[in-house]
Amino acid sequence: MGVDIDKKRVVTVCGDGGCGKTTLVEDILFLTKKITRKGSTDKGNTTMDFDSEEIERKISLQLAVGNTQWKKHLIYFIDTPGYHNFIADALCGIRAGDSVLMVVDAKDGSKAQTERLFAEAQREKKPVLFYLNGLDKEDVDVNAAVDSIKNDLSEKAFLLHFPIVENNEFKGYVDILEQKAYDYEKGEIDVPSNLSDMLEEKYMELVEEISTYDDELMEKYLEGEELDKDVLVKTLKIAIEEASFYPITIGSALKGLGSEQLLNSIIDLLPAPKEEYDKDVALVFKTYNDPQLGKMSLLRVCSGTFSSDSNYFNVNKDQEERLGALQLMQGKNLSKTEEATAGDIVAVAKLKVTQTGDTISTKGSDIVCDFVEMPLPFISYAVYGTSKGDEEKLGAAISKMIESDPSLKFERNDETKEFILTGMGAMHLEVTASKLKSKFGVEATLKLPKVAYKETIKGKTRSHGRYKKQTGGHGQFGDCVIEIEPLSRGGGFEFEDLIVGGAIPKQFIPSVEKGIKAAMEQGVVAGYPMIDIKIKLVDGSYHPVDSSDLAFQMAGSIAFKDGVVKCKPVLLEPVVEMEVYVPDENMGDVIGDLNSRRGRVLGMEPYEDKKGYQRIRALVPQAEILEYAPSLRSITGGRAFFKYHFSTYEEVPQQIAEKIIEESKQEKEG
Ligand SMILES: Nc1nc2c(ncn2[C@@H]2O[C@H](COP(=O)(O)OP(=O)(O)OP(=O)(O)O)[C@@H](O)[C@H]2O)c(=O)[nH]1
Ligand SMILES: [Mg+2]
Repeated sequence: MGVDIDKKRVVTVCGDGGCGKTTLVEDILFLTKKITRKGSTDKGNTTMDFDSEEIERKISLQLAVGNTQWKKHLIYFIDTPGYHNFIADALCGIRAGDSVLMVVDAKDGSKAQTERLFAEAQREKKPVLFYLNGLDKEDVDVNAAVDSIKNDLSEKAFLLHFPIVENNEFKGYVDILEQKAYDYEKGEIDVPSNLSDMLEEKYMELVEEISTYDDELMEKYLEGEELDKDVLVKTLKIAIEEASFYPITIGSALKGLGSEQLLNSIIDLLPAPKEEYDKDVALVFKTYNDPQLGKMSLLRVCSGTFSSDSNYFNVNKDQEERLGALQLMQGKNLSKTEEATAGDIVAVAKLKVTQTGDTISTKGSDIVCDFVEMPLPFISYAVYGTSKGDEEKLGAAISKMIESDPSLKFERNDETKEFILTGMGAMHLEVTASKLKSKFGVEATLKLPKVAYKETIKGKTRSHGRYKKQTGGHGQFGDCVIEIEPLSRGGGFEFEDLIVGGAIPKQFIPSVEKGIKAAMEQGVVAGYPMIDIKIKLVDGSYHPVDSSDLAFQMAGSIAFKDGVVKCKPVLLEPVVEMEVYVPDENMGDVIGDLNSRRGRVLGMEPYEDKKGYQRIRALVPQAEILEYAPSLRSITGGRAFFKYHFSTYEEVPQQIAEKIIEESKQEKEG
């Protein structure tokens, strides 16, 4: 695109839900004359929130890319969703960008989601520039916001500008390094006298910090010499690139104040892309796939040059992939470009084998770019088509949606025979269902998934089953004696043949077993499959003509059904082992909540990966955690997270079993 690599910037805009990211990108596109009218997310006419569901909900649901020029630089913005339900695209965006612009609502300060995103940026070793937004709001306390960033995220975060507020109105800013004041309308002004002490203090603090990154600067600083702003900025830039220093700027995206200074900070302080490899390499970090856009893959070029209408190679899939027209994206608007080089982001339509996360290169290349590990999904619902036709279209539509949203999972549960949709939160799945309807015309209902209850026995018995039909022509005769006894948990099913002397002919022994297994599938307590049972086949008799496979299946089934009711049958429920990661101060509440869910805490210990967090391990019945995610969020303000895996089956307590039995009765009758 004719821009030198060192004059490019790829900036991922992140931050908590509703902090003003999309508004900020819109303001920048307007300021730099990429668009002629500044839209707003409230009116649903911004460049970045172009999807119909985003317009309706007034929030970003997926990442979107824009680009602009500023002082001969080409800047790409990746606007990402803030709400935790849609974090997948924020993670993909962080991976694809060279730095993170972390927007923080100055009124709120850092929040749980800011913490999460900042941790991701650190993990990816991306420099972070903070932008305190909403300075136009009444009674904003910038120092409090900065303190929250320092306390929650990093002590190495420092203001570069602080606001000039007159009569509760945000008028301008003081540039701390320059030690100069500016009015957004009038330009440079004298530093207001009431702010000069503050400037002095913040200047010292900032310069002292910057000096720690450069010996020469430190010496000059200690000797009290005047320090050149350019030298300070140069040093600062290195510290920022190493992600050991985090600058903070300020503004109001809504009022269009501060965007110019932000753009200057982006080109002065954030790093340019680097040629990462000696081959043509691009990372596919996003796929749109809906009827509106068709399939559209977004490529971040990591190195080399990509040309339109040329053959390339998908390294992950080990297959050729032809790229058609390369296009620049401004939200949903496309414009063709012949070439893309390192640092560019281009969209390509209708790729055949390529999915999000794949690396595109030239044939023979074995470079695979790392991609984001998707966050742990939180919540599952069963999906039902509203009508028969919908049921059939459901699978196809959902797999298209998964292409554009890798945090979504869809699978059939063999036990409950339900189709299960798993995602990041209830809202994520509701939006998915809504998109199914608005984009794919498939109406789906979400329900809490069924729990795969089982049944077993606690006692043993001996039982006789005889199937005899000897009227009319060819008769039926099967006869067996079995012993039924419980196995320990996880024992499954055992069948022991103890027939001696041919009481039942060899070929009919599997028939007895088959009949018993079929009977076990429909348990006797509430109709759930039975497990952990041992059968001994001890005796039987046969008829030389009338005995058959079917007759012995029947005999086995009768023997089992008659006997099992005498073996103290009980209901079992799946129990999961959970790991819940909780801030220290929420420990008590979270454990209390787990107890109220019939959970048993196995242990707790400090969590080594996250300061101030504990890891709780607990066994909890699955039925009690179907809606755990939202409840844990509300207890911990969104700071905790959890994972779980199936552990074992355990007997359901009597009172609860009665309810389940009643429900299963009603379902059968209904
Ligand atoms: N007063 C004020 N309101 C703002 C400012 N920036 C954004 N808003 C408002 O905040 C709301 C959310 O703005 P968005 O730009 O959609 O926020 P976002 O960060 O993109 O939200 P998500 O993408 O959904 O996380 C809208 O009503 C904006 O008008 C600001 O600087 N000042
Ligand atoms: Mg947004």
